[in-house]
This record gives sequence, structure tokens and C-alpha cells, in this order.
Amino acid sequence: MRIRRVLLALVLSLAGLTGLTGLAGPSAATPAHRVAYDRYSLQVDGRRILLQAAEFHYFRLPSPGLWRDVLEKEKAAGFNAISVYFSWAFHSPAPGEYDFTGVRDVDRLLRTAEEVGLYVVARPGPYINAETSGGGFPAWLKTVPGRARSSDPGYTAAYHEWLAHIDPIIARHQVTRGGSVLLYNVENEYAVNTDAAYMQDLQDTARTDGIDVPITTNDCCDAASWSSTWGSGPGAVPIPGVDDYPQSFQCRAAGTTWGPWGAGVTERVRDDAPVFAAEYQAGAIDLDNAGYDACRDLTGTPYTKYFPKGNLILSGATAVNHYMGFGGTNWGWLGQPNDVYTSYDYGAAITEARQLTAKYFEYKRQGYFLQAVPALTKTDASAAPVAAGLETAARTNPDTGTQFVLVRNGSTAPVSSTLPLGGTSLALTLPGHDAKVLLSGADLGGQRLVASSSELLTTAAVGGRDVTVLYGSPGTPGTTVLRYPSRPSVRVLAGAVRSAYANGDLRLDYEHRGLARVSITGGGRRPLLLLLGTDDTAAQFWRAGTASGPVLVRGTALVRSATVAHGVASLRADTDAAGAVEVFADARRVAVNGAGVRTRTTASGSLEGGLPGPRRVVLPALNGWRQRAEAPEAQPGFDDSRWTVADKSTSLSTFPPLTLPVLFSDEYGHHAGSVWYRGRFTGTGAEKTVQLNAITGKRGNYLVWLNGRYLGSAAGGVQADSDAPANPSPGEGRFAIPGGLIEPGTTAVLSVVVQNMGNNDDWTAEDSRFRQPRGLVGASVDGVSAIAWRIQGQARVDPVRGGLNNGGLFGERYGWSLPGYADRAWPAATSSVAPGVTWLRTGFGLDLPRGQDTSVALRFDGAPPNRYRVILYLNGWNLGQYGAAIGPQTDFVLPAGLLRQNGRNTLAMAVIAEEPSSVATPHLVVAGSQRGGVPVPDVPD
Ligand code: IPT
Repeated sequence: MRIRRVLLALVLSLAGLTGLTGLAGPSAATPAHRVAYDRYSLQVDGRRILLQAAEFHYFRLPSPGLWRDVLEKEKAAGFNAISVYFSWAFHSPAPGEYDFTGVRDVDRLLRTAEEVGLYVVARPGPYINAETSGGGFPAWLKTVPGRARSSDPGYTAAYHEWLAHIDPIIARHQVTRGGSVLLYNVENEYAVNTDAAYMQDLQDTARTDGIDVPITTNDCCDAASWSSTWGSGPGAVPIPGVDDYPQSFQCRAAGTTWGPWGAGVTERVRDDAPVFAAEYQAGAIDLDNAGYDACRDLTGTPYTKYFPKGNLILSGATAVNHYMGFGGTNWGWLGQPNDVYTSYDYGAAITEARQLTAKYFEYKRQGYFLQAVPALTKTDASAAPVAAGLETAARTNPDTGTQFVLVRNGSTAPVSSTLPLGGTSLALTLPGHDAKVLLSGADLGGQRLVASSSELLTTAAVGGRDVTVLYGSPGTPGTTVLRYPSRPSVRVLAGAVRSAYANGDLRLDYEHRGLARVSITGGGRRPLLLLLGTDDTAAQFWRAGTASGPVLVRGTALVRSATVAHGVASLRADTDAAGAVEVFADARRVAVNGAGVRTRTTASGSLEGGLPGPRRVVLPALNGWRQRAEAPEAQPGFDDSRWTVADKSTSLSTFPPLTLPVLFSDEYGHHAGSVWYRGRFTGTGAEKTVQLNAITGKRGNYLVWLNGRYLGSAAGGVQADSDAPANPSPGEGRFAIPGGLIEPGTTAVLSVVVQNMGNNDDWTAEDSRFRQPRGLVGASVDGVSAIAWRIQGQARVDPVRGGLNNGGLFGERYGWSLPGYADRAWPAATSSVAPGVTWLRTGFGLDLPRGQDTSVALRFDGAPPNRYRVILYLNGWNLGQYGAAIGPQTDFVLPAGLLRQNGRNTLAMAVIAEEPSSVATPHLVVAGSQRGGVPVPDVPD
């Protein structure tokens, strides 16, 4: 027994953590490859690729150990690529300063993609949109002359600096150099300022920097706006991509809306390049604050069946990127405030807490199918068979004759019909808003499929036979016809399946229910185990490739990878409950996560055993809070002599200051979070009103004091852009001055703290939007001719957490957010706070079960508060903002790695209160726990 264990351990360690799988994707440490393409598809070393990418933003998951977790989950769903924006702002806190270490280590990201076996569509912008502050432009770009997203020299010099840093990293990871980067995307939905010289320079610069994979760009909504230059002129890209968001972003409309933004059929733009769906909607931003569950509903399983399957056949796209595969978190001041709050969950198939949702399994059903039938990489539109009451469309591979037939039900009620396919008539029932892609005339391993009304999940050659999984909606009829030179022997192992053989065709009739099993031998072909399931039972299968062929697994919550050696099939798998596992592999024994599993051989020739579930997780209560009020800046005697004098009279913003001096925070180098202003003037005692204007982006506010007396607060403004009418007085606040507060002839001090929520994007490529100022844009006191101002924001860039983590609150400047800060002298929290800024801190220890992936979140009970807002820091990392003005969010994910899973943690809350308030403290919750997972090292402080 002991010896067997040691042997097993040896085999496992030899097998390593390799991510090689049978689904077409790059493999680790492979030599350089040749990339080509034609009108049908991309090709690697002459092999056609069907690119199925999931969009992933590393900057929204600040724990590099978890990148592997998400990438393995994408791979396990049948995706063979990720599409990745690289955010200039995330790496560059100031001109000339770039950071690619720690949570910014994109070389590690690309290495991880290689190890997992995923191609990468690299999207370094320079403009990325993506609901990031400035659309990825660093805020300092607002102070650089020259229209952004144009060939203006000022902007050109700035983006050349970014590309000079990011391109070499991308270049060394190209498929052509043995890496995983297969496509390089310049710009993003560049449609309004159509500066061809700029588009050309982006490509020329990439080529000079060593990019030799094909270049693409993603165009939006109306591809025609760029088609003139997409042909052959300057700026034309070789492989244009088109973005499609059929369901829009009004998540409250979930359940009642269906394709308000069109049919989602990707336009063919060039005849000599494959159709590329550069962004295909796979979730939604929460524009109407419905919460991301509603967004997941809006883009749920029916949507995911109907639209992407329709697009596959109607457009023939052989490259699709699903936006988002995993959304993540707008931590720190990363987000663009007008469209998103802290969570960027996106209603994606994988939640912000890294949990798999129902629609993940729909992507898996499709992903496995797409990789199972190579004939799909080369098809032309063909005449479709007619099925009464249903929409049909077809494509055919000109070389193999394999036909792919889309059958869709656009109504909400089920439709039963018959479809003539492969010389036979198939009975079909489609539930409302359902779609199927049916196959006819396909070679599947050693088998010949004539036609089927069931959809194909996958087919795997395992141990000298084919194991093929077909499925359909539960309770609907299914027919599968297979061709055999002579009569085969058919044995129904489970379920009710009728078979008949005539004229070379074996016809199987059944109802989709549970999982039927049919063993077919003889007939002049290699043996076949046919598994006939439903959507749900098919989705229980995982497929992983090994050096000696594929392995199929039924059960577990996730199979990350597999190896087979010396008769042992070794899986890396997660379980969320104790249960059975069934393994189809050319092996005699099974091991899961390094431990041998006792198995029996089933009638299906598989190995079946039981696996333990996760251990119970107990989270500590959060108590022992300590509290301290700050905002000494509000007091007239505060020493601000080291603050920057704000005395500029001009700015590059197209928004004219309402009063002078210019108080825009970016002009003084303060680009993120809270900004303080102190203004001095000599009073007469007759002053009645302070009038202020602040632009913060949506969701921001500001608080005002005069001579230490709190005057009140106001909502920050959003200056006009092409979406909104011009507002001559954005973010206006008028504050009455109490009698006697200003003594005649003395210096009065005005103190203002402004919440800068992040910058507008530059989607329309008009500088007026992107260059909108942040901070005070107007300040006057009636009868006062001049106010002398000083400004203070973020004190320094946190070397680990980066320039977007902190703003300029007193506590942030003096380390109150950090784990090492000594708060022992702070009194116990009362939770009642005065207007202004108050901090609460506590610590907690965790000892989460090892070898188990526990996702932890911070939860506030009840509705978000109206009168105060909270900035949350876990071990110094700004992981969210809570408050009714900010968004509906009450749960905040604490990513493992930032969260010390087996150690001490510090939680700090900066409470910014507009009125005296009683502050609710949060508690810890388990957002999911599975035995398994990947090792997640702590991110160093
Ligand atoms: C498309 C952008 O290209 C992408 O960056 C992101 O912002 C996405 O939208 C929405 O999440 S733009 C398209 C919706 C017009």
C-alpha cells in the first residue's frame, strides 16, 4: 500500500501541473509556429483554428496566483483563448514611470496563459475603453498637449512611450516565438476621429517593436464607418473585428427584452480575412443599477444559446471573443465612474468571486462542440433544410461536405417540427428562445454521423473506442443516424433507445432524459460508446487532453487538467460536494489531486469512484473595531504650508474654469481619489454664501468647511459630453455662511474635500470628454475678490499597490489604511460619526482549510446608506466603495492572495459622512468553497 502511494506520488510529480489538453490551443514550451489566415480562418502551422476566446482583465484581479485559477476555468469550458486589454493607466502613474511587477506582472500573465494552453488576443490600446478610468488613458495624459487618439505629435510621443514598454513583453510571447499571443489588437472602436495616419502608425510601431502576428482592430456597432480604410488604404488592418452587444446593457429589462441591439450577426468586412467577432456580448455592465444577477439573467442561458449559435452559422465567424469571460473588480480608482461601480462582475459566466454559473455550462457545451468538429473552421453558407415554425440556416464545409444546420426558435413558446436532414426526417422540439446546431455528414473519430437531432458535446478516442456525447432538451425526441458498412451489434446499457438498421444506416430513436448509454460494436468500425444526455447531464462531462489522448470525466465541480501515465489517470479537479466521479481513460486507476481513488469498472468500461467534498469553513466574526476621526484639514490652524499652491490660469481641458485660478486636480499631479483644497481670503463679515462647483464623474461628492465649521455637502457634477446636454454649472453647491463665522479683517479658511471618482472615457475620441477636469472647477464667496488656494491629493504612489490605490485623505497620507499601522491607541468604535472623515479598523485571523479554494467576501446587511460612503481597505488594498450614491453593491469580494487565508488580516474603512451617521460594519461570508483549487501565494505588502 505504502509503496503504491509512493509510486503514485512519483508519477504525479513527473506528470507535473501540465495544462496540456486535447482541445486545440497552444501548448507549453513549444517551438515557434507559423501563423497564417485566409477568408475562412486563422491557421497555425497550416492547421485551421477555431478561436474561442473569453475576455479577461488581469488588472481587475489583483492576485497573480488567481490568474491561473480563472484561466484554467476558461480552458475547462472549452475556450482556447483569452482576449486581454493591457491598461496603460494601470502601469503608469506618471509620465516616464512604468511598473510591470507584482500584480502588474503581465509577463507572468502571458506565461500562465502558455502553461494553461490558451491563445491570447493582446489588446494594448493605447485606448481600451473597458469602463476603465480614462478608458485606459493615464490621467496625466490630460495634461499632455495634442488631441488624444489622433496623430498629433504630443499624443504620439506619449503613446510611443507606452508601446515601447508593453510591446516587447507581448512580442516575446507571440506564437511565432513559441508563446501564446496569436493576434494583436490596435485601438478600440475607433470610429469618430478617423485619423488613418494614427491607425497606420499604431501598426507600424507594433511591427517595429517585433509584433509579427496578424493585427486586428475591434470596430463597433456600424462597421461601415471604418470600411473605407479597412480595404487597403492607410490604417487598414489585415483582420478586422466587429463588436456586437445584442442585449444592450439595461439589466432591469432582463426577461422582457430580446435583441434590442440587433441580431448579433458579425459582419464580414474583408473577403481575404476570417470573420472575427472581436467582442461578442457575454454579460453586461449594470447601467441601471439592477445588480449583476439581473445582468446575468439578461445574458443568461437562453441568450447564450440563441445569439452565439445563430452567429456561428449566420456569419461563419471562426474567431469569437466573448466579453467578459470573467469580469473582476474595479478596485482602487480603476473604474470609469459613469457606467460602473466597484464590482465588474459583468453577469459573466464566472462570477467576480470566481464561481461557475449556469451559463458557464452552456459555454462549455458549445466550446466542446466547436473544438470537436474541425470541419467547422472552413465553411460556406449553404441552402438550409426547412422546418415549419422554426428559423433555419446552414453552412457546409466544401472539402468534407459536412453540414451544420442552425435551428432556432425566436418565440417564447416551445415549437415542435420536423427537419429533413441527411436523407431522413428528424422530429424536433425546441423550447422558447432555444437554438441548436445540428450536424450532418460528419466523421467523428472512427464513426460516420449521417444526421442527428441531438447536439454534439464531444467525441473522444479512449482506449481503442470512441466515446461520443450527444444531448438535447429534457423530454424532447432525439434521433441519431450512423453509417455502418455492415450491421453492427447494439447494446443499450442504460435508458430507453430503439435501434433499427437498414441500407447501411443505424437509426437510434430515443427521448432526451437522464443519460442513456449505448454500446455499438462490429459493423466494420471501431467500437463506439454513445452517451445520450440532456443539457444538464451533458454538462457534467469534463474533457481534458493528455499526451496520450483525451480523458473524459463525469462529475466533480471542475476538471482542471489530467495526465495518464503507468495506468493511472491523474486529475486535478475541484469538488463542491462529496459525490461520484466517473472516468473514461486508457487507465486502470484514478488519482485526484494527488490521492488515489478506489474505483470499480462500470458496464460502460469506465472507472467509477467517490470523492470527498470540501471541509466546513468557519469564518470569524468581525469585532474589536477601533475608531478615529480625522480631517484636521478642516481646521483653520492646520499647517498646509507644504501643500501645492494652486495658481494656474490655464489648462488643456476644453472645459473653461468657472473661476480662477484653475483648481483642476490633474493640473497639480493629483489623479486619483480624494483631493483636499484649502482657500484663504480676507473677510469683511458681510459674506453670505460660498458657491462651489466640482466635477467628480457620476457618484462623487464633496464636503465643505469654513473656519472649521461644517457647511454641508453636494453631489459632484458630470460635465456635458456627447451623451448629455451641456451644464453651465456642473456639481453646484451653495452654502450659507452662518452670521459671525467670519470676523471682519481676518483670514478666513475654506476647506473642501472632493471625491474624484475617476475619469471619463474617450469612447468618441473627442477630447472634451476625456479631458473633463476633476476636482473644483469654480469657487467664489460673495464680495470676495480673490481666494488663495492650496491643494493636496495622494501623497505618494504606493510601490506595491500602485498609483490607483489611494487618494489624498489624511488617513491615506499617513498610513491608516495599511496593515502595519499601530492603531492600539485608538478608542473602541462607537460607530457614530460626525460629518467629515472617520476611520474604523479591525483585524482578524483566518485559518482556511488547505487544498481548498474558499472565496471570501465582505457583506453589509441592508440597503447601502444614503448619508455616508465607505472606502474599504483589506491589508491596505482599496477593494471597494460602498454607499447608495455609488451603487447597489453590498458584497465586496476579498481575493485570496490579498486576503491572508492562513494568517492575520487588517480591515480599514474610511467613512465619509455628509451628516452625523451611525455606521454599519460588515461581516465575512463564504462566496464559494471547493476542495481543490490552485496554490495562491500571498501578494507581498
Ligand atoms: C465596448 C467596448 O469596446 C469595451 O471596451 C467595453 O466598454 C464594452 O463595450 C462594454 O462593456 S463598446 C460597445 C458596447 C459599443
